Amino acid sequence: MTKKGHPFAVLGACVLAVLCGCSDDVAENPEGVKDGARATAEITPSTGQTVTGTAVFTEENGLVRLNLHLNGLVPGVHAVHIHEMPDCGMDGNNAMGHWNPTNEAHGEWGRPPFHRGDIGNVKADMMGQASFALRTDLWTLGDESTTDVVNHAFMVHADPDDFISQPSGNAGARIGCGVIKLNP
Ligand SMILES: [Cu+2]
Ligand SMILES: [Zn+2]
Repeated sequence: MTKKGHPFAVLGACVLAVLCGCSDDVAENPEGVKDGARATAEITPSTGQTVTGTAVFTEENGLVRLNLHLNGLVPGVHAVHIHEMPDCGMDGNNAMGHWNPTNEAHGEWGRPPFHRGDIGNVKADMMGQASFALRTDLWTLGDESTTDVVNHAFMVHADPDDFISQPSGNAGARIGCGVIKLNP
């Protein structure tokens, strides 16, 4: 009887965390909560671009959480994806296409079909800053399986993802990129 409401309470907390954005940094976990694996992508700008930022992935209770913070963007909507190859050379072109371990069409996160790298769009404010958070059971961290986000590239685009155009949502230039590396 006493356990009846528990799963819903957990779900509620997840939804709340996403809605609240990135204010509750994972480093501020309450005492006694064990930190899992952690991976980071340091976003650096392509030639002539100004975007910088961090994408931090943490493992929590079997889920992977992404906390993204970007600066130096043109105000407005920008696509963010995980691309296949862990190489941001040639202004991000070496990262190749979207990370797609399930061999699906490009689309919108959570509405199959979609690539596991199809994170979606973020909106930069008038200061050129954008934050985004996501928590999912579709990714893993550091287990070297097909669902592992580590050793792929985190990509920021000039334009929005339309979630329709193949194979990459017509998201425009690759303006910033960082390889997702497991933290020691
Ligand atoms: Cu992309
Ligand atoms: Zn895609």
